[in-house]
Amino acid sequence: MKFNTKVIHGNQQAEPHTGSVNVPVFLTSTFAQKTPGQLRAGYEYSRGGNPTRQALEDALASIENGARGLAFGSGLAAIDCVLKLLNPGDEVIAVDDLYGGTYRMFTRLFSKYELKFTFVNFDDISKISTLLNEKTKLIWIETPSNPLMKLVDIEAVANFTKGKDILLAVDNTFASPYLQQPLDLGADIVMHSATKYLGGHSDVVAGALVTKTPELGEKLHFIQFASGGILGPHDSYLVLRGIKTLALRMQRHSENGIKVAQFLEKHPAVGDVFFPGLESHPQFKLATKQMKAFGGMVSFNFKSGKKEDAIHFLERLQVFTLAESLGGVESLANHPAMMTHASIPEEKRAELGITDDLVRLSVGIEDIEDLLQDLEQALKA
Ligand code: P1T
Repeated sequence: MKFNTKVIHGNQQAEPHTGSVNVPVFLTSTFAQKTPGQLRAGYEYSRGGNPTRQALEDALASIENGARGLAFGSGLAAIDCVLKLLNPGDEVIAVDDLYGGTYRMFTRLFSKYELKFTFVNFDDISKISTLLNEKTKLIWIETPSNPLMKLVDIEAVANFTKGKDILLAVDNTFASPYLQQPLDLGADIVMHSATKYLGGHSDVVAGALVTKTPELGEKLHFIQFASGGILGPHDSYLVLRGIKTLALRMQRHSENGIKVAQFLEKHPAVGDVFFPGLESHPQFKLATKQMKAFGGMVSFNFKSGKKEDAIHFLERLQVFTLAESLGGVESLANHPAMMTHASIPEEKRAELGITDDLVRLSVGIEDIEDLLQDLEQALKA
């Protein structure tokens, strides 16, 4: 199956008892047994497995070309599960520009358990190989990254983890599996904040993992079961429903995203525009190789460099909503320094380029004329 078919049919079957084309929402915590240990359909207790969650997990595996999918109560719960594969003393190399909550989990939570995190810029891949040692067990990348839209060459990183006892995990939230399929490029684990493009309607918080091999899937399933960060049946249904229109939505997000980026690039009040589909993006060549299109995430700063200009702009928006999150049908705008990335220390933010005049847009699927007009009127001030 090709992708547009997979989002609707991949690993998805009609419900066997009634023929219902959509999986029912199995609102049950437990499953009746005839005699102890004899399960009717493999389900025992919904933390271990629930048919609605299973339907989503199977669909996730299909659209990421993986062996096993797992659905969690949030994107961070999915990341938490991956980190629990590690043992005290292990080392993680992570991309330096990443979601503030991921950075917070690494530095303030898991560093307590004797895990060492090194944050690096992946522009020069050859530099990364010099950082690897026998304790390195995980490489964590986000591409495009949040919020600066930096890219990492997944295939190049996979080439030097290949054959070594090092897992490569890719947070594919910004791209979605429609634009980029990390497992095909050599990654071991794909992670999503399914709250975003997979769900697609800003009505659910959810996370996902997909593994390349069934063995790794089984290890992560054990942690999911033993730690308990599962996604409930109702939310599983919402994400599954969102996935059915993922391809259509991503096409429109990408069409609108590039138009917004081009508009901003020409605007006299705008400084830098961060969007992988612009020829001015330093990794434009990699973007065209690694991604099918460029999505709807665009960040930019102001020529003035002033925080007040960013704040005034955000306050004046009318079609874009000022809110955290991204990837829904509606356009959102965010101030990373004060919102999504406030948990990154100020000096670190400055070092990375997450300045106080930086704005991040999640371009939705509305009519582009209305979006551009809204940006124009908000920038006029
Ligand atoms: O919010 P949650 O579903 O737990 O997902 C965390 C997460 C992980 N990875 C990336 C790349 C993300 O962007 C996020 C969540 N991000 C936002 C809420 C945001 O506005 O950037």
